[in-house]
Amino acid sequence: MFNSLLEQLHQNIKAQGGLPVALPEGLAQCEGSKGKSIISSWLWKVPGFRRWRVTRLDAGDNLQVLNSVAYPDYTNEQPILGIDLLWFGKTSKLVAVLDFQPLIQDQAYFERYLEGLKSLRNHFPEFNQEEMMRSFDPHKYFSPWLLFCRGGKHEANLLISQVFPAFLDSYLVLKEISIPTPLKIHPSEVKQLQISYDQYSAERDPAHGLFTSYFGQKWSDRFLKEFLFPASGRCKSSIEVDQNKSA
Ligand code: BLA
Repeated sequence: MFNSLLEQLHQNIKAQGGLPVALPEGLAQCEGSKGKSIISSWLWKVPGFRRWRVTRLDAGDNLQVLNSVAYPDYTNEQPILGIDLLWFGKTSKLVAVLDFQPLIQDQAYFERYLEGLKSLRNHFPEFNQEEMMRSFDPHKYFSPWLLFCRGGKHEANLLISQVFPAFLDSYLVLKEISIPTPLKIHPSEVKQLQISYDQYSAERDPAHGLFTSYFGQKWSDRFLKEFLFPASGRCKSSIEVDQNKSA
């Protein structure tokens, strides 16, 4: 379902000078025990970003996932890119969340970085659902204009043909906004806020149960701590690697 979006994402990453980074042993790919699911991940170092990760889960008609998070350099206070797309083929159900995840909840910061997202949300009312978040707090690392959709085939087609490309383009221009204007947030604080994002997300991520059911507890724990949210505090070596890279 999301193959063309994965392709688009990787093409954009490469066009910006992104270089692949090796994943920790055993985490780049894992096959489910019943052989009907496979999860593949990629890690990129892109100029302006200290870490950009991408994951695809292919469990056939049961579930297709595309998930990606881009962490800007600590010297760039712009929001984190957050993408979480799920397609349940058997029931034709889409869950799509796309956001410029703000480091702080501040009006001036929103005005500087979220205008593009706000106009997308006005343009695509299907992705304008007021979601009752069960796992996450909508006021922590989510923007007031996050694109959220629970829908079906029509919304999935709209996502693929229009929403995703427009969203990605709109995020990629943020770097240009951030560079010429004076920063509101000091790099040491950006770093702390990005670390807290990982800690918060590792605690709340509703995907852990899903990973465990497909790939077992041991692999899923490692995947969460070492790849999805390495700064969550339980995998110090990965944080050090990130810090060294951005130094
Ligand atoms: C919801 N995300 C979900 C759900 C699952 C995943 C299973 C619950 C589905 C449902 O509510 O019906 C799946 N999450 C994943 C997977 C990965 C993951 C497979 O991290 C990793 C590969 N989630 C993110 C990011 C954002 C995000 C970056 O990973 C931000 C854009 C948001 N996911 C998000 C939100 C919900 C969700 C807001 C609804 C959860 C809620 O109700 O609080």
